[in-house]
Amino acid sequence: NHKAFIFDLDGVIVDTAKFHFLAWRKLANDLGFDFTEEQNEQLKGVSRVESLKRILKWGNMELSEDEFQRQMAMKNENYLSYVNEMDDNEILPGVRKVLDYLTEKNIPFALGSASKNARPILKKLNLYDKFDAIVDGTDVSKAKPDPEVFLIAANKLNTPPHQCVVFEDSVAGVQAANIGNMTSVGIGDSDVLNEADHIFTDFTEIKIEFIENLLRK
Ligand code: B16
Ligand code: MG
Repeated sequence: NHKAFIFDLDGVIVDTAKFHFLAWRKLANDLGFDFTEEQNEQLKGVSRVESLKRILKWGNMELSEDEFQRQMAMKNENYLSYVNEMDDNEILPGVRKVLDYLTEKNIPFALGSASKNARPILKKLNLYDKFDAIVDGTDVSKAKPDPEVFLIAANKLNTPPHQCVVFEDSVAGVQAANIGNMTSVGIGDSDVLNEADHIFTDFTEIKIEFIENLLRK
């Protein structure tokens, strides 16, 4: 039976994915090209450095190391201008109900995010103190689909990976959970996330019975 839960941040707890898209798209446009929302799917769950590498490839561009760093910093500044406007109204529908249930039942849960901005974002959402552990882009060296971020989280929750459930909106994140031998729950489009063990469009579709079932088996 499952004993602990791990939540991705962007696209699961909060829709910062839309802000990442806007900020990356501005960067591409400023460099003279564009990319599609479909291509953007491949950036979800992927680290900042890796995201920029992919985007530059789409635009057939190469940047010097200095310029690469400068573009990344500008993207983050632009992204944070959106983040700074956020408050707890931005917590995605249905998420709080699940977190409150886990808290009430004393079931441990962690954050497992690729984002280096995860801690300040959780603070803005007033969720920082709710998590038993937080593992983010500042704690890992390998990006999803490497399972490192989730394995560290499982370890911090003192729970073996096969007893952990991971909620993820990205293909890379679902793969990371699967490779890490955890139960994966995809949040989003079932065609995109077809590798997940369970798939829901969003958290409003997740009933407490589903969580109780995972705890039983
Ligand atoms: P940052 P997650 C990921 O967060 C995002 O999905 C991805 O689009 C972003 O590039 C990555 O964090 C790094 O974010 O630039 O804030 O360090 O989905 O793993 O919570
Ligand atoms: Mg995500």
